[in-house]
Amino acid sequence: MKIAIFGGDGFVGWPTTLHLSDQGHEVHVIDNLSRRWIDTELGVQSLTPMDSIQERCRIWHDLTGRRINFHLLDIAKEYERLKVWLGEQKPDVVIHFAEQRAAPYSMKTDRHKVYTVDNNMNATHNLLAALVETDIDAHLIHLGTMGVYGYSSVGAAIPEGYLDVTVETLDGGRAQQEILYPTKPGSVYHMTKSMDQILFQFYAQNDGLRITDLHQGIVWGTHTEQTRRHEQLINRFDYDGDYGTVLNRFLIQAAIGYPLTVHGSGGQTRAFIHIQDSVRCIALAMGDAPQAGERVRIFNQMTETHRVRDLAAMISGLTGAEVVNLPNPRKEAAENDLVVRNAQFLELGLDPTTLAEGLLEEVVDVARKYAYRIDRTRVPAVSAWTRALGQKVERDPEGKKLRSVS
Ligand code: NAD
Ligand code: USQ
Repeated sequence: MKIAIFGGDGFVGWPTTLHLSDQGHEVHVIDNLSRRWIDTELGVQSLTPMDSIQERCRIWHDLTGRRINFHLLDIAKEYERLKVWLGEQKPDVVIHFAEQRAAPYSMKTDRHKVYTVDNNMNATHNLLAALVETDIDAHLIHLGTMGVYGYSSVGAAIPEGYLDVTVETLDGGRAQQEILYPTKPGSVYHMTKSMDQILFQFYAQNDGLRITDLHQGIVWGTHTEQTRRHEQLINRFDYDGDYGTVLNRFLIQAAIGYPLTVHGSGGQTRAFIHIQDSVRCIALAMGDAPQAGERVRIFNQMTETHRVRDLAAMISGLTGAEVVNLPNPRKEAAENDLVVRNAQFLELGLDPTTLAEGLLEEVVDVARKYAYRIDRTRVPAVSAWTRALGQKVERDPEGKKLRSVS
């Protein structure tokens, strides 16, 4: 199949690109490299040394004889070029990773909020409008987030996208309806993913677009089968206070003797998935495309849930790292339960990599190996959800005064 991977230079996009190329598909990466520019803006770099996308593609070709084609294009800003590209290339599958994906970055300042909404909403809508206009009937697979559901504890499992509800009719009777699960985003970033859902619902219904939305949990780990094959194919690994996600951050903190930064009591429960499983799920979703006219197919792409404080205890147990409870810069529930249905991927054959299996390897093979590249001053999470919360986050866990958030 011919596959277009929008955002294929990113953390989940790159290993997906390699996996699908390895399966024999013709793969095209379309990326504006904004994520690399954001590293420059923030003064940070991936823990792992990343080559340019062109160099990565060259190494893959030398190693396997397979070509990955790279196209520099901003899908949020260059609608006409995007439409022409799709019309000429006519991909069978379009995978959409191309959004600003960090919640703390999206809450940093008003400018970051505006950028995140502009970029994410336009990227998704441009893609949908161009698919209709070019009439190529590609299967669109989007990487969404578990965060669209919110993380509240109502004592029921979160279903895969849809909720059956009973409403009282005007004549006092009862009617059954199926609705998108009520969305409750916790950041501007998560809000854009909630809005994506409505765009998908409309275009599936109005134009018969075939769409799969993957509500993914927090991705952890670095390597996949393909990224291991050559040092220069290595994946990105974010550890800084904006882009680093909790488990990956705890791993590098342990590796450099930095206290594990638990926000608040650490009672927040979140869903997780290993990068290898994330890539496999995308390939599984490709093989299970909806028909034109079907509702958007939604999968919960996660394999286990954990409380933040339990993760910290697990890593502290493995490494001896100290754990600190910091004022939480985010406006979020201090404690929540999270029970999630993920039967669809398990039925399609997903065999999850568990934290218990993969954690030690990550500590040794990645966090300790590249610890020399870490800038300690970029570890604190300084992005606060409100001004009042920002005032509480003044010092880092080592007692140093933090730079102001601007
Ligand atoms: P990433 O930031 O590493 O990758 C996103 C890629 O998209 C980058 O290479 C960036 O340059 C590109 N991009 C952004 N805007 C673009 C535009 N307008 N035009 C072209 N390219 C653009 O993010 P990731 O961690 O790989 O996440 C990929 C997707 O998966 C995101 O949509 C994210 O919301 C979702 N997701 C990620 C996680 C996670 O833990 N990393 C969890 C759940 C969902
Ligand atoms: N947290 C800490 N200490 C830290 C960092 C985070 O306690 O040093 C806490 C946060 O307060 C939060 C939880 O850990 O309660 C998760 O934070 P995170 O940064 O790991 O994840 P999040 O901001 O939710 O975003 C990440 C990805 C995003 C994806 C989302 C999936 O960046 O792209 O959509 O995970 S989910 O969380 O399921 O919505």
